[in-house]
Parts: sequence; structure tokens; C-alpha cells
Amino acid sequence: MLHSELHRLYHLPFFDLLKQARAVHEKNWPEREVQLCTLLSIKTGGCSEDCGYCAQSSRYSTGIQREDLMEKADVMEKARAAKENGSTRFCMGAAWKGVRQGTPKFDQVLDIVRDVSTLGMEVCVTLGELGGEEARALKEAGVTAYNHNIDTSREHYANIVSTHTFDDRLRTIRHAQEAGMSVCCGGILGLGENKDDRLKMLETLSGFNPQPESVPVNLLMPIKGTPMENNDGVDVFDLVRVIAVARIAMPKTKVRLSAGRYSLSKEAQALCYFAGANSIFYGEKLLTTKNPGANEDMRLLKELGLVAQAPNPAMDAPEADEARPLMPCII
Ligand code: SAM
Ligand code: DTB
Ligand code: SF4
Repeated sequence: MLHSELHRLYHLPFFDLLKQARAVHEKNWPEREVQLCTLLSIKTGGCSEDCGYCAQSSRYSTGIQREDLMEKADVMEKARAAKENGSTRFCMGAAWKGVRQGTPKFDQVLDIVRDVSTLGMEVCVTLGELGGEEARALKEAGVTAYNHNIDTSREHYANIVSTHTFDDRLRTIRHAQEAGMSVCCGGILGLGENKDDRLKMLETLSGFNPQPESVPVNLLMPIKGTPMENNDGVDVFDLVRVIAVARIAMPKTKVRLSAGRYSLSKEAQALCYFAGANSIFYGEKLLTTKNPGANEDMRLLKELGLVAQAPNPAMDAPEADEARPLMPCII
């Protein structure tokens, strides 16, 4: 969607924007369903990259305990527990710059994916940069979706990371799409960006061909020791507006209310659901930071009359529109 249209939507009177987003949501989604996803950090800390928000970058003293790639049996135990708790998507994250075909660690990840994919949940991984070969191997092993966020606008990206570029991120996303995986790609609010950066991020995401299957909207979890530890918080109405505009610009995308729910009130979360959020990370830990407890989330869903979405592990990736260029935003 064009920047001018996103801008117009964002600046509508609050309730007009909500009404429009709700109408799009109701037309495209079973309105009461929320997908529950569980996150697991399978390799923690010690990352070579300098993403200014991240607890796991080796450039900052954040006090995170480094942990090697988890054993498959331990991952399976967590995955089974997630399924029993009602999660339909299991997302495994690794603090790597990227992965390379033919390396022992990548083989180990493929082995983990093969086993997790037998459990009947959607399997998502986020491992950093991918080439075409790696993307095809992950798809073949049973990955449903690849998470790789653009985080912010192209213009602001260099202010938050210097060790890779916005275009590096887009190339990885393209490789994941070409291999037939769904793409989970979103960003973080609270990185010192302005409203225009947020709209530019939505312009890039909604311009993907195909649009992402899911868009995580994260609020910065300020991490002590990182350059962003003292960043200003994000206004709740700004968050709701971003979700509503994302819903309108990407009607068939799951909008995932991601990091930052821990500090959101029940009422704020309810507004996010109303505006079009239909997926959350479920379970008391994200990768390294806190998330609301599962009981608390269940209670809120119940209070709002919302239900957990059924799993769809055989889900096909969205298809590209052949009349439009693939990845139009890449330079
Ligand atoms: N290394 C891989 C990568 O960068 O894509 C995968 C792991 S990385 C931690 C996954 C995503 O988590 C990041 O792209 C970022 O959007 C989000 N994230 C990391 N730290 C965060 C924080 N402190 N607050 C909010 N979101 C964060
Ligand atoms: C995403 O966009 N958010 C999740 C998931 N994708 C991998 C990660 C949030 C991490 C929050 C900070 C932490 O726990 O370290
Ligand atoms: Fe953190 Fe991923 Fe950046 Fe590494 S590449 S510092 S894990 S966000």
C-alpha cells in the first residue's frame, strides 16, 4: 500500500481507523480466533551482530548467559509441552548472524526441525541470514514459516544495526519465499523511530509479493547494557494505530502482538485484538525476556470471548502475484 494511503489511514480519528480495521478483520478472519505460538531460544547469546536492541549481541554486556545449540531431546520436550498447552505454532530462535549449508550446526537444526514437524504444529524458525540452498533445506525438513524481521524503515535501519543492511534482510526474506516457506516478518516499535519510519516499515511489508503470512509487532523490551536501554516507551494508541493500519494494508496476514505484552494492560491488549491482532506468543518467556503467564492469557481470552485457533501445519505459503515484481522494495 502506498505511503500516502498508509499516512491517511494512520491519521484518521481513532475510532474511524478502528472501525475500518475491524471491518477488514471480520471480512478476512474468523473474528474470535487468536493463534497461540510458543517461542524457544535454541541457541542463546554470543551473536556477532550489533542490533542495538538485542540482549543476545556479544557487543553489549547484558548479563545474558550464553548457551550452545540445544540438544534435540530437550527441544522436543519443550515442543511437546507447547502443544499440550494449546500452542499451534512452535518458533525456534537462534542468536546467529546466519546459517550455512554443510555445517554441523545447520545439520543439527535440520534434524531438530524434522522431529518437531512430526508433532502437528506449524514450525517456525528464526536463524538469521539464509541463502537459497539453506532456505530449500529448511523447507524440505518441514519448516512452515521463516521469521526474519525488517524491524523498522530502510532509512532508520542503519541507526540500529551496522553489521548487516536492510537489503541483506530483504534478500533472506526473498530466499525464504522462493523456497516456498511462509514469511513471518515485522518489526519493533520503540527503536527511536518516528511515525513516518513506522509507516515506511508497513509500506515495505505490505509491498512484499506475496505479503507476509505473519507480521509480528514487537514493542522494544529495553535491555540493560544495550544502546537502547533508556529509549522512550511507545504510546499505546500509537501501537493500536500501527496494528489497525497493518490489518487494513495486509488483510490476510496474521498480525502477531509480540514482545512487550508483559507491560500492556488487559485493556490495551483488548484494543490490539479489536484492531486486528490475531496471534500472540504464549508462555511466560519470549527468547530471553518475560511474557505474561499462560494462565493470565487464557483468562483474558476467555474474558473477551476469544478462542485459540486450530493448528494448520499443512498450511501453504501465500502465493505471489505474477503480474507484480517480486520483492519490489529491494535495491
Ligand atoms: N538472529 C536472528 C535474527 O536477528 O533474525 C533471530 C533472533 S532475533 C532475537 C529475532 C527478532 O526478535 C529480532 O529480529 C527482533 O525483531 C526481535 N527482538 C530482539 N530483541 C528484542 C527486544 N529487546 N525487544 C523487542 N524485540 C526484540
Ligand atoms: C519476533 O518478532 N519476536 C520474537 C520472535 N519474532 C522471534 C522475539 C521477541 C524477542 C524479545 C526479546 C527477548 O526475549 O530477548
Ligand atoms: Fe540479536 Fe538476531 Fe541481531 Fe543477533 S542478529 S544481535 S540475535 S537480533
